[in-house]
Amino acid sequence: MLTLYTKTGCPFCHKVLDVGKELGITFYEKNIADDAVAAELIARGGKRQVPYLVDTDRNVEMYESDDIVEYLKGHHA
Ligand SMILES: N[C@@H](CCC(=O)N[C@@H](CS)C(=O)NCC(=O)O)C(=O)O
Repeated sequence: MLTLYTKTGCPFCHKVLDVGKELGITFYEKNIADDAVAAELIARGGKRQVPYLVDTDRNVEMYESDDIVEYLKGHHA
């Protein structure tokens, strides 16, 4: 499963979501507008920054939209 932490209006998140759409990927999206989700993100990754991808099947987690896009194209295209 691919979980993507996002925030409404975040252009970096939209970049990842657009690539996901192109690749036919469905994300389980979690919005950090919810304080509990923001706290969960910080606990996982160490900082409050979106987008943040969690690929539970491969045990991979990462920040940075460019890295996420590259990862998705390499592993989920
Ligand atoms: N270089 C990062 C930039 C990400 C970034 O600046 N995200 C902003 C939202 S657009 C963020 O997480 N801000 C913290 C916050 O909104 O709490 C990337 O490309 O993913």
